[in-house]
Amino acid sequence: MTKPRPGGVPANPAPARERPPAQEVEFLVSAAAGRQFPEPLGAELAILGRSNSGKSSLLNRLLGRRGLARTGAAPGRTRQINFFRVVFRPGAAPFLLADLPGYGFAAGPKAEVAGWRALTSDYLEGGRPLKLALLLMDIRRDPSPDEDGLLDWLAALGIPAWVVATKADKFGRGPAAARLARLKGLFRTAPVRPPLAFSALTGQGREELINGLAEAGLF
Ligand SMILES: Nc1nc2c(ncn2[C@@H]2O[C@H](COP(=O)(O)OP(=O)(O)OP(=O)(O)O)[C@@H](O)[C@H]2O)c(=O)[nH]1
Ligand SMILES: [Mg+2]
Repeated sequence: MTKPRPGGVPANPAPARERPPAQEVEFLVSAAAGRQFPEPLGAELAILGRSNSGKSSLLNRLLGRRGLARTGAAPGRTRQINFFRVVFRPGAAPFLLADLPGYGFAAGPKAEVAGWRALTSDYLEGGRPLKLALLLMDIRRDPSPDEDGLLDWLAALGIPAWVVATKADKFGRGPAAARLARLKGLFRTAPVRPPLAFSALTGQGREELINGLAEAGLF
């Protein structure tokens, strides 16, 4: 029994404004090659973005599982696609979530760029039931040819893309909104959906993100 607060309002154990964590999350596999990819389910979500853009942090915050995906350590070291099976809401159909390796090795060894490309193309061009690809970028950065190239690639494949501007807590909410408005106009091809400001630290943008995933048909 929840103890009523003085005044008769029952205590609510969940944070008032944040939706609960995903119902079920299961790590499936770290795949270094296409033959290790898991069998597709009905729907799939990809998370893309350069190294250090906040992919793992977003995943942990979105799913409400601290420490599910490793964050921060040795940026750029992840060379595999990490697959998770997710049931977001009780009773919803499961979907697959793919955390892709970071890119942005323009100054790095050619073999690494080639490795990233090969694995990413096996994945994106493998006919998987991708409902949405989230393209993460630090809200403080302007889009680079990496982001523009990836958006073009996704568009050519008919995969809906959504830019998520991460680390929004680095600005106040007002300046973050202004930054977002500016960002919108900086892509070579304007994305259909306006970019979303997100913070893994404060949870800003999590509700909109969840709404967007539901609209895209993930659950
Ligand atoms: N302030 C702040 N820091 C963040 C946020 N999201 C991520 N970071 C930090 O940014 C760094 C990189 O975050 P990760 O989530 O590991 O980034 P990633 O894209 O998974 O990096 P790779 O796996 O190396 O490609 C870490 O030090 C995080 O703590 C955020 O919303 N706010
Ligand atoms: Mg990561």
